[in-house]
Amino acid sequence: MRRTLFMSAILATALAASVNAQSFTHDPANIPIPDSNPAGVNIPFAVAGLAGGVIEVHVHFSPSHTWVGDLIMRLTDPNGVTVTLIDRPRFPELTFGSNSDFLNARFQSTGTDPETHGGNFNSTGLGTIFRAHLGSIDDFNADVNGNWNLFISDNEGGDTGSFDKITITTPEPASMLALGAGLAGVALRRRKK
Ligand SMILES: [Ca+2]
Ligand SMILES: [Ca+2]
Ligand SMILES: [Ca+2]
Repeated sequence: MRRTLFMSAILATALAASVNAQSFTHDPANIPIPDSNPAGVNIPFAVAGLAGGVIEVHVHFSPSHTWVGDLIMRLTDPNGVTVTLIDRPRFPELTFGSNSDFLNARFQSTGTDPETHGGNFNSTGLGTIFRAHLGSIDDFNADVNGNWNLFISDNEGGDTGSFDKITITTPEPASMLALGAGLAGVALRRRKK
């Protein structure tokens, strides 16, 4: 019994480590987005230590931007693939686009199109999961390690916000999954004795 618990603890540790190893966060001092300036700001960052395709991109603002319909965000990977995460949600459907706040958004391969989203952009907890508006995060399917660029622009005057951080997540490495399965098998065999 004691051994089973020990092996289970190792398994849990291995799985937790693999999850941690597969996220990369770029968290600089917060960057104000220039108001009403289509030239925007480029936020370059270098990813290391990841493997496989991207399963989630998570963008945070702090404090929130108070009018998401002002914002365009494009993410470019080390291979030069550019995906448009949002492009002034609900503009030009509404004259100034969606007046909702942008707090943070988790982009996955499937989810709500930002263009049609009515409420605040908040993916915390059970909050809304988005897909990219143009292209898909599945397009980031080659080696993800290297130099990325997040472009953000604010295209109308008045409301403003600051970029906080971005997290790129890839699947658990196959080797870690195999190790986890192997340890689970050991724990099960021990339990039967
Ligand atoms: Ca739009
Ligand atoms: Ca603005
Ligand atoms: Ca930050």
